[in-house]
Amino acid sequence: MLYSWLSFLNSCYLWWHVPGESRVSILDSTLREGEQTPGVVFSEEWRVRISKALSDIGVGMIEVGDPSVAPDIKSAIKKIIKLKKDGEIRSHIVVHSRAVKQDLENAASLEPDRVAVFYGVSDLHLKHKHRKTREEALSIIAEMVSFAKSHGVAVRFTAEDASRADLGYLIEVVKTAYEAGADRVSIADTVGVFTPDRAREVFAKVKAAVPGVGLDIHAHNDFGMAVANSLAAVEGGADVVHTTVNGLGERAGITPLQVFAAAYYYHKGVKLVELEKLPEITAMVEAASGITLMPTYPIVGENAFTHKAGVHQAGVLANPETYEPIPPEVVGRQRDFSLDKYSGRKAIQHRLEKLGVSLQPEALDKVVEEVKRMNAPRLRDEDLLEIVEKVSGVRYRAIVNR
Ligand code: AKG
Repeated sequence: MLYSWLSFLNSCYLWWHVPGESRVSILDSTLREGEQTPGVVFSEEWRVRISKALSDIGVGMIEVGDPSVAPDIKSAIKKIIKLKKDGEIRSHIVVHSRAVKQDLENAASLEPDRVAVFYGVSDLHLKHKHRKTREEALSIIAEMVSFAKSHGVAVRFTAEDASRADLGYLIEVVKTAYEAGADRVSIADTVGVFTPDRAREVFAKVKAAVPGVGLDIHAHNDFGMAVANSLAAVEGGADVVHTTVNGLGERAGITPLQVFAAAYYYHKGVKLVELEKLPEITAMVEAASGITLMPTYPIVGENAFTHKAGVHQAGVLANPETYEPIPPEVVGRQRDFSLDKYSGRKAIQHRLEKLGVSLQPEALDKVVEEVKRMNAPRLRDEDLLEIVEKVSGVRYRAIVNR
């Protein structure tokens, strides 16, 4: 009875979060692509915690790794799949695999929701990596997809380096994989060379040629365009977007979950995940990976909702929309003002009022003058109160801290 309820709830969840007609969903690959970040390894415990957190915020699919890479990855995948079966994780679990029979058997034996098999399809990959002709590659793809499918799992085929492949050939690849049993194909921009126009065009043409297939976009960020290319791919027909938390991945990483989800909300008005929980998962992956985000990182970086110039601060105090694309609370953040020589009267007065200090106009002018003269980076409340004491002679710090 409990089991039927769990499966009913799981079906409702998947109907909402996993792609179907005109729905877009996130596949997060922090545990697979993300662990391909130089210098990063995740412990089994972190892998499980990250999976649960991704499921909790509503990610549709989690790509948990390739079990043939290392024993700890395989053991963590088993634990994650057990949690899925027990109803503690709701997202679909996807296991990655090379197009090698032994690896595919290993992947399918874990009984994930889906196995993703990849093969390079650009002439560059065919010639230098696989040493195969286009025709030979098509028959390998068909064979590997149907081999994986014969193990009773759903199959995604990944066309690696698809953005540098001949478009006509890419369409043949997608048709071949689809006819062999892959209901989804990932069009990978493996070295991040798509532009938004090209991504939109490629996805639209592939979708028109093979309408039944579900399309994933896997966009690398080599030129900083992964988010833009992912949005454009969705406009062209992709219904699953690959991300990693904090944009981890090979070289410059891939589409960051937090930035894509917030941009999608801004541009399309749809929350693909629980946006207010993004800071929590950011901190979790910073701790697990040992990689701290730079302050200017979009959406979840320390400065993403902090205003500095006097003109900006006054604008935001009048109406936050003047210098904010979305209210910080939507993504679990808070607005802040950085006070220094760039600050104007309004922001300094606002901060003092928040601290319970109300100054006469002349005293306030003197504080502003002193702040501008100091050339100090980012004044703390304590520093500001010290300036106020200096110009007014009143011991504000004692009063405020009481
Ligand atoms: C890449 O091509 O960059 C990959 O990491 C594979 C992508 C995928 O499996 O979708």
